[in-house]
Amino acid sequence: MNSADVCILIPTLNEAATIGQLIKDFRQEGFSNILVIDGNSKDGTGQIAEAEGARVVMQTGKGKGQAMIQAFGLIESPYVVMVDGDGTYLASEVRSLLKPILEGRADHVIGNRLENYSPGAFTKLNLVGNRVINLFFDVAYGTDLKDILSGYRAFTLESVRELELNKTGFEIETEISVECILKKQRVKEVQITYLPRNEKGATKLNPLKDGFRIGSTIYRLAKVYNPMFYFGIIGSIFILAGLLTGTFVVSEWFHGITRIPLSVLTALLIIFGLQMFIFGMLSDLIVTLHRQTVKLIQENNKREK
Ligand SMILES: Nc1nc2c(ncn2[C@@H]2O[C@H](COP(=O)(O)OP(=O)(O)O)[C@@H](O)[C@H]2O)c(=O)[nH]1
Ligand SMILES: [Mg+2]
Repeated sequence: MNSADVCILIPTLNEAATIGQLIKDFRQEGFSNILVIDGNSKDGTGQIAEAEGARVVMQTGKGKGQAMIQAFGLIESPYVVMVDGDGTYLASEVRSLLKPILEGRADHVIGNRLENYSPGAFTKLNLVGNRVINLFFDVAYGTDLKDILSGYRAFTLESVRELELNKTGFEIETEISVECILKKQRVKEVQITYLPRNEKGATKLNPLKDGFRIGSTIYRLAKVYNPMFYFGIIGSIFILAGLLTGTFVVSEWFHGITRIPLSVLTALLIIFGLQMFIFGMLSDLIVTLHRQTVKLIQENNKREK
């Protein structure tokens, strides 16, 4: 591999404390094709990056997601590495991130932070949140990924081009992960180091607000991939509620009290819940048939070529 074939893509918003060193580190590793997509930082991040020899582009909209989508459209290099500009990732690990791609074993590689992180890199809330989100993702998409929210990733250009991305904020990593699964890309994880943020720069991520957005993105995008999961969750909630009111109705009945309105409610809750499961099964059928059709069309197209 020629290291000029790898575009190092760094989204930044007020990262003046760390961006200079990060670019130096990548250059030292031999990677000088560096693109910084900057969210109109007010602290001189863009100027520092330019002085260090990176190409700097100002993002036209708002949010990390919008910045990534815009930058993906600008890249022509056959390999892309995205890395946060906050100095929490090591440039020296870029080769191990690229390895599975260069060996032809993967289209997309995620740097897994959750095995080897420095003390203080994650807050308790962040760590628990990450584990819960990954578990939720794995159940929804039938994967075994450990760190879908990682900010250090490598792609082939084809992999990037194939992704249909719309999320403008911190849901972008989730959407990238989902799209890779939907497009049947080969996704691999490699262990990386995760360092604490520099004291001078604060995170832009709000753990509760963004955590909730990420969770609901995983859930909503699962509708077309795993409808049984999507409808099953709604169904389970209603059936559970029905079982609760039902238990109360039955125990009251044993005491000689008949609760008519609550009995009706119980029946409605359970019927609605079961119906959700039937919706899930039907949608599952539609999705499966659709997949088979798409596969046939693709095979036909290939044969014609
Ligand atoms: N261009 C751009 N970059 C952003 C924006 N928000 C965050 N970033 C960058 O995205 C990376 C990850 O953000 P960060 O706040 O570190 O999130 P965390 O790593 O999840 O805590 C950092 O390099 C930020 O500077 C934005 O709105 N626009
Ligand atoms: Mg960060």
